[in-house]
Amino acid sequence: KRVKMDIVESPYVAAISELDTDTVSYFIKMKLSVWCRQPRGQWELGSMQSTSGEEVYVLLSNGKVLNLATSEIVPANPNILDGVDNLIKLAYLNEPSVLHNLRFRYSQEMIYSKAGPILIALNPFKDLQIYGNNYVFTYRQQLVDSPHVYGMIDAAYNQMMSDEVNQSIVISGESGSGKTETAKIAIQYLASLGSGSSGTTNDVLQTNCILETFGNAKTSVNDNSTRFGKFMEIHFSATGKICGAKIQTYLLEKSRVVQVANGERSYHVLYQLCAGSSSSLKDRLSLRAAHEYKYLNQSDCITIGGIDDAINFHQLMEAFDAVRICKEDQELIFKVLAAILWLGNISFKVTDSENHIEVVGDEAVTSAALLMGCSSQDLMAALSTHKVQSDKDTVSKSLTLLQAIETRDAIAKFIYSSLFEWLVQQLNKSLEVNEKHTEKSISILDFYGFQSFQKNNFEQFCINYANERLQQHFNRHLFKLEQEDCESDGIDCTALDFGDNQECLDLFEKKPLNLLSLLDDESNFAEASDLTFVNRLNLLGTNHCFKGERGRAFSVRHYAGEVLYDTNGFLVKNRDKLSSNAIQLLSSCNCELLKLFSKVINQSEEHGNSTFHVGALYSQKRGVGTKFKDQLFKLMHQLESTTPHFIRCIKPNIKNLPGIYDKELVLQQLRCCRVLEAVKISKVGFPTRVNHQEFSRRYKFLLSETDIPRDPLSVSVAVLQKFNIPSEMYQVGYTKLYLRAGQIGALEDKRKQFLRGILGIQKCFRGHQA
Ligand code: AOV
Repeated sequence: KRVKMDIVESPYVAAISELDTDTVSYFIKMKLSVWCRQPRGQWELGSMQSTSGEEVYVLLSNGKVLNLATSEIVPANPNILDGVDNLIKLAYLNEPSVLHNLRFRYSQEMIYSKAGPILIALNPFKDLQIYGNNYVFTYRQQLVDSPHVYGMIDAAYNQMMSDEVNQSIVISGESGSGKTETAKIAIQYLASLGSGSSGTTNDVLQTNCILETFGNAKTSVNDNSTRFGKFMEIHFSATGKICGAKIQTYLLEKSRVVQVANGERSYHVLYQLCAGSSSSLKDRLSLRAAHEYKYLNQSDCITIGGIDDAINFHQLMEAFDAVRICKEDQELIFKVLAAILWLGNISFKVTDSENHIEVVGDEAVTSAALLMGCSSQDLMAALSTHKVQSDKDTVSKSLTLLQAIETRDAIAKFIYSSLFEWLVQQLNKSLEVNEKHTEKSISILDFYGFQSFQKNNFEQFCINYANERLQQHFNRHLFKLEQEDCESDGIDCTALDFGDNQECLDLFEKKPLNLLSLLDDESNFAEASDLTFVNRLNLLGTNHCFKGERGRAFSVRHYAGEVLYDTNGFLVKNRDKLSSNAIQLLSSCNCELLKLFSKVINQSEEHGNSTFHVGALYSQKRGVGTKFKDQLFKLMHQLESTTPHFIRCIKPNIKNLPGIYDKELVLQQLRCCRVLEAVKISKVGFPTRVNHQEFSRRYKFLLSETDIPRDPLSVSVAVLQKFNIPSEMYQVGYTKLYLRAGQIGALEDKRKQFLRGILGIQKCFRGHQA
């Protein structure tokens, strides 16, 4: 469920009361438009009639007159600015104006806009016919400059080629906003540049298809939701052709393998396998239809409208062939998948009043054991007992029903996530740079956006931490960019200052005590619980971003709003432990892949003894959270060595339908990814920036013929002087004119008046002729 973001202040609503009195009276005199805040946060267009003190009378477009406080009124932009392609061009930067502008563009199917250097992409939820070879060509030739993913990628590509600096495209947005599609559009553009050696480009596209099949699933908000973070580095040869790629993945949602909510599905590949495998493959895997497997039929959703799982299975096999995953390996992969499905069907029988169980020895056990390459007895033992180390020796104890189910599910999750990692390794081998290595690359990051639900768990904790890091990267980059822009144009911008989220990051990672280290500490104690973890959080001291809550909860003040975390399950998920019995079982299996997976886990647990010590310390181990932190640091390091480009995807409605623009929803997302602050940073002080050519082209005619200087910069200055724009209202840069809020609107009005005058004369003249 969506929760309203709790953002107290909204720095970009500059009310009319903040404008100087001259400007306000000018607004009244000229009947210029303003936005009036309505009950429930809606904004309505009107014009001010008069002011008295803190109050204003406003005439709305429907004829109603309202009496409002000046703080409820913000200036609207002149019509001439309707639908500008970069929000920076708005004379008045406030929420209603930005929302209006994006809506104006969306209604004309212009889904892309710029917000300073950021590309905003509104999901159209329909095929707009703005992609493909013709479009690639126009952007490649730079025949158009309207905002588009192609334009951004083209700029990144050109920069990479000319400056020899690696580039990155950071795509963010909430689920269903279009990140994955955007990443595909970007890759498609790069692919169209051709590959250095035949095959590589196609390999990159096929790899994407495989990853989607194993890492995407239907959720309640998106039929093809990516359930992992993806960082794809695309390498280029000296001549600028794709010559290889490398993929890194993060935080695959493992729980989906064993737990699927109604209306959602598990990973696509499991359904495709059931629907699309040949009858002989079905025989070899003892495979049934999807609805016969508990892991799949626990949800009421087995198929997706408009999607044919069988056809997609054939595409998957083709993709496997294309990236040279051999038939034997394909068979192994399918075997492991079938084993997971059968594992889910294994059931237990309670044998005593303490809920101890034994495994029901049915077809599920025999099929799973057969596919895994172990004996049914060994499998049953691993699922029903655990070893407890007493003083002298190890004794086997029977598991309770809950423990048995957890063990079974833990094995299934472990196998699936190991398979996914192994597959990524294979894909990387196949994509390895196979030409003379050049250092050039463009990376694309498609990561889960900031999440805030009614209930937030360990997964949200990790995802939001990552977003906090990405946000800092974004802030720092933008700040630097802005400073460079101003400085290179000779403008003083020392007053630039914007929110820093270091304090929140400190909460997660500052030594010696932070959320992640405390979580690991607790995870290393067998007797610790989520409650003891929460109790230890008071050691964090005074960090303003942290707040203890009742029960097992705590909240964190993130850059995008406060999030309440329920620590239920934090320790188990952070430990992510497989019982020693299970590890032993997997290492004894005949199946090569399972053996390999168990080897990997044994290596990572090299500190040895992983039996369940009652009352003792777990072997000192880094938990999932800390490991993710390390991955994240590596990622940030990689990103920092590139020139970043940011794409913010926005979902205009939750129905996933074209043509619907839900202002509230869009606003929430704009706030969440801080788009408006970003524009504001780019506009501090002098919001309107026009280059001299453009400015002089538009306003030159206002000067009398004899006054027109030759160079555009001087024309700019002459126009400003002619209309007595006070010198503190603008700065003249070498290339651009920097104007304070409201000035361009005033000039536009002058221009309109002037044109009206000319039109009047013309009419009059024509009247004479007739
Ligand atoms: P996501 O990546 O942001 O969600 P997707 O890229 O999967 O979102 O987009 C969701 C759906 O929106 C797609 O399946 C398309 O139907 C549609 N869509 C997105 N972008 C476009 C576009 N440019 N043109 C046409 N349709 C589009 V998630 O993966 O859930 O975070 O984990």
